[in-house]
Amino acid sequence: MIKFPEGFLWGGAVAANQCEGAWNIDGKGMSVADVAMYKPNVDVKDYVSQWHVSQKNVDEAMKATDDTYYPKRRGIDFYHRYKEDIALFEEMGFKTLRVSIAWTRLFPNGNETEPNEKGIEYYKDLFKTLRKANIEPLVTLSHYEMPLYLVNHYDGWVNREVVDFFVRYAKVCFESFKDEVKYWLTFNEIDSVFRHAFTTIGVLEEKYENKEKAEEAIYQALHHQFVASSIATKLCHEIIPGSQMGCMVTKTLTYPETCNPEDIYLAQKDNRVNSFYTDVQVLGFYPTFIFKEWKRKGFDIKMEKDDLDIIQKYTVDFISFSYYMSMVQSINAEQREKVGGNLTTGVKNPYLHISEWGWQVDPVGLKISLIDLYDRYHKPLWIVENGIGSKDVVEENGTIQDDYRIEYFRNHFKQIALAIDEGVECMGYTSWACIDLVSASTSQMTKRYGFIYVDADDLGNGTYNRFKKKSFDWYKKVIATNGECL
Ligand code: BGP
Repeated sequence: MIKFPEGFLWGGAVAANQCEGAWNIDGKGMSVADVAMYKPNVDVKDYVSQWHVSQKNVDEAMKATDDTYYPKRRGIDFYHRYKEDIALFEEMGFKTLRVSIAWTRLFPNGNETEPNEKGIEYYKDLFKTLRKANIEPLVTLSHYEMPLYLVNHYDGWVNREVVDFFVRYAKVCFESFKDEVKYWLTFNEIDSVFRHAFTTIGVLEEKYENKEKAEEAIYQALHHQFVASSIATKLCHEIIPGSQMGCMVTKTLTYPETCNPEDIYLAQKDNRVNSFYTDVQVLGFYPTFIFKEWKRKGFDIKMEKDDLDIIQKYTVDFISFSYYMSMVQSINAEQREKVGGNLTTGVKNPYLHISEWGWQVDPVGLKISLIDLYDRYHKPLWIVENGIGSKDVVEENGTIQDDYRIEYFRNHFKQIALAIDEGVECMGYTSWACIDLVSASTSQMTKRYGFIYVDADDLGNGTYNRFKKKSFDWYKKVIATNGECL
């Protein structure tokens, strides 16, 4: 029989920039998400390019008052409908909900000294509503967003001053929400700085004279995020006794294509890079290979005297991660069929099914990832994103028969249970996303993840009304039986 530990935190996840909408309401400033443009009719293989934003895109977006082509400005109007949505999550029996705070609701430009009270009021009520519904909030301080002002006037996280701005913002969050929020995360998928530098660290790569200079700037920005994350962890513990801070990474498990040692080495290299981000935040130090790489490339990453001490002293309490797919490395990659869609690309794995967006679905890989992470760090784990994006169809009778989603979750849940059975300490699971919202990488509505359907299309047409999909009742039963019905 499938067994999950008592008190296992079942729930779902969303992010402010993809669900709230209300981008210019109640004093909110513009964020990097508000300039992410939806491009109609883009082929799957080109989605990756939608992550890239140029200064021209930014300038145009700042002038645009119409939100038709900027879906993250609309989200799913969670800003106004959160009570209705939380009631649905409560009905499903959620024990936890992962949300993020939009930095720009509290500090519209990022560099103000005093926060916008309206922003604080909004989140205070959101967290109180969750508490009333017996749902434990898990809050990300920065989920793919930062004030656009800091990009335009400070070059984003490359600038050291941004560390202070973020720390001020984090402190206000801890002080304001200390009675409601115990579990926190600093940066969503901190490893994605190299996949989409604009969204995560506000770096416009075109500003740098060549690829190497851009890479150096990204490492500099990343270092600043590591320091900011450690200072935030320290403050969180000081301000909220009993609180827990987690790091958040994309778990990108890579397999070798064959037992050829060269394939194995290539896969090891990828996995090692993936571990770098957790090593810094969990173990508290930079792995030697990163310093070697900086030296080899002639990078001069500026650090202040206490930076490495701070990183070493204030490490996280738990490790959270997103898990969507696994990858394959091969020395013969050139001759192999590629997959990967909009997240990352690699060699096709003939043993796995591929989602509509080209992601290789691998439930066993989740078990392997849990075991890997637990054996390496011996810290509690929390799966904070996992799910399948698909073009759900509303039947004539109004139902949404998303059996493929049920299948996807069932297979993944069984693997989590197996990992737990092998001794892995797993605190909880929040599916991505528990309600349809705007896709991060494609800025589409049609890439749907939720147990709840939202009636809105890519260009914002629709009633925005919510409908339960077939998976809604299924997940409700999984939670009610703590996984035993699987
Ligand atoms: C993760 C992000 C989420 C989310 C998810 C699915 O990388 O943390 O914000 O959106 O991926 O990706 P997408 O929306 O591009 O399908």
